[in-house]
Amino acid sequence: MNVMANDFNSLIPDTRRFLEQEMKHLIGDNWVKSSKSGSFPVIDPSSGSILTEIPKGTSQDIDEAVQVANATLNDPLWRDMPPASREKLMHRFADLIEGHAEELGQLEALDVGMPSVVGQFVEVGNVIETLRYMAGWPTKLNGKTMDIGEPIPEKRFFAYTKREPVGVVGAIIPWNVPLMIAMWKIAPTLATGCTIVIKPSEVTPLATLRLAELALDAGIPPGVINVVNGLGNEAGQALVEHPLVSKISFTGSVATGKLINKTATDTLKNVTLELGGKSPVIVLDDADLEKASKGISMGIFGNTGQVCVAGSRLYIQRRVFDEAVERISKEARSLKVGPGLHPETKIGPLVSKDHRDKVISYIDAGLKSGAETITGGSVIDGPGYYIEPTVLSNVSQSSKVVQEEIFGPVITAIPFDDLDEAAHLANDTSYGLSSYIWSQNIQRVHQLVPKIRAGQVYVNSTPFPHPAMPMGGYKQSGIGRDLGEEAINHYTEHKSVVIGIN
Ligand code: TXE
Repeated sequence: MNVMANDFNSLIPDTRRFLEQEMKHLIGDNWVKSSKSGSFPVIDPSSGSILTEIPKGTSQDIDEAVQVANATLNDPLWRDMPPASREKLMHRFADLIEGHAEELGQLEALDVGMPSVVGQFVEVGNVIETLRYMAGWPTKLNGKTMDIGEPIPEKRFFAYTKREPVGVVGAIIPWNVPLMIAMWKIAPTLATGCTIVIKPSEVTPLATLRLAELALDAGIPPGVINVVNGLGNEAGQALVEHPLVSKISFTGSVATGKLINKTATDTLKNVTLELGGKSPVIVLDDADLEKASKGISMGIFGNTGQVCVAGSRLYIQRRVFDEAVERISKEARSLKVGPGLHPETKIGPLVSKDHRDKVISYIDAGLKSGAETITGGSVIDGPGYYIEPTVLSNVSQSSKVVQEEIFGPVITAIPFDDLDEAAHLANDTSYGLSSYIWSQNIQRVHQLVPKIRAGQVYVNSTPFPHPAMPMGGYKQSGIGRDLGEEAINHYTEHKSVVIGIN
């Protein structure tokens, strides 16, 4: 099998214009070069060719951006903007993104490798929904009044709480769905009156830079959203260390999340971490196997498995094990692998050569430990970083391929006999992000749900993030939540005010 590279003739003029310009950092309303020379290439994973160069941000660039973000917090234009005006501004930003959805989808296709229609309708769709959902919050950030009685004899008080922005947010973004995750940090920032400095992934920074341009065009005051490109251990580290940053919102690997958490302790930052998963998919013997196999297939192979909530560990009740494995494998074989810009592509390349090599090394480790390949398992010839959607059976629960996040189109299948065993196997990794149950028996579903230690449980569904639903993990999948009211809580401080009135 051989797969081609992206055809640039299908790019719309807006995408071309963006790619042709010099990439910079956004600090305030200035697009600036780095304080020191140095850049890194952005690679098209369908071919390995260089799309553009990105300036390598330094700790000095981060400092400048944080100083501007901090000053903007106290700029009356932003600080005193009425909540309804903030909402209106957020809707205007969402409208503008909607008008540029195709361009943003193409940028994600070029940069990440995902099918451009997925970028345009699924990812950018979620970006818009998240912004519109969060735009409902500014007018509802209320405190409470409390009757605190007479805590001091004969002295009366009026007591209330108020919600205030947490301050400057440092957002560190991964490469797998960069635009969506950037918006998960930007939207609550705007809703709560915070300001933000974003450090995009050095692997896939393009769409976030375009988003920042659109934010200025929408009228978001300069200095509210700032973007400094760069490497994790340089720009990222400087952002986490900066004393004027009050909160770090990070999505990425467990190892980096732990490091960030340690570093952030020095300045006692509010930290939220979303650190990926190894999410179990439990198929009970009463499941609708046709629907389940389609849903499970999309849940692991969508975005080439580079999804934190990908259902990557399949546990199938023994009576239907062979049939379910065969159906899912058939789905895997039917998926058209190709470059993101090709209209028929369902599965794009992996994001980089290094990442493809890592995914292949996991498959090799699985095979060495006795796994059997039901389908896939090989690199696809071609200029890009393609790999076949892969189903492995005969794997042991303790093997690397079952315990560690592969972040590729690889699913393992293990049989089980009863619900307790299914719950035990599902919980038996260090992760606890998402989980899936396929069953038509509501009683069995309700018996299982409380036993699963994970931040999300989807029943008879593929994963989809909804802006109203908190998103985050148990155990080593992280701390805190993106999205929903929970995110609003993480981006606000509660101030208690007590006024003596006699
Ligand atoms: O992640 P990193 P990588 C998992 C997935 C993947 C693995 C490694 O399994 O294969 O992580 O990916 C920035 N201080 N996930 O190496 O290193 C970095 O620049 C501050 C799951 O890309 O965590 C980038 O912007 N920042 C995941 C971001 O952290 C630092 C999504 C993520 O990079 C830093 C992505 C430092 N010291 C990968 N070091 C998910 N939860 O969805 C790096 N960074």
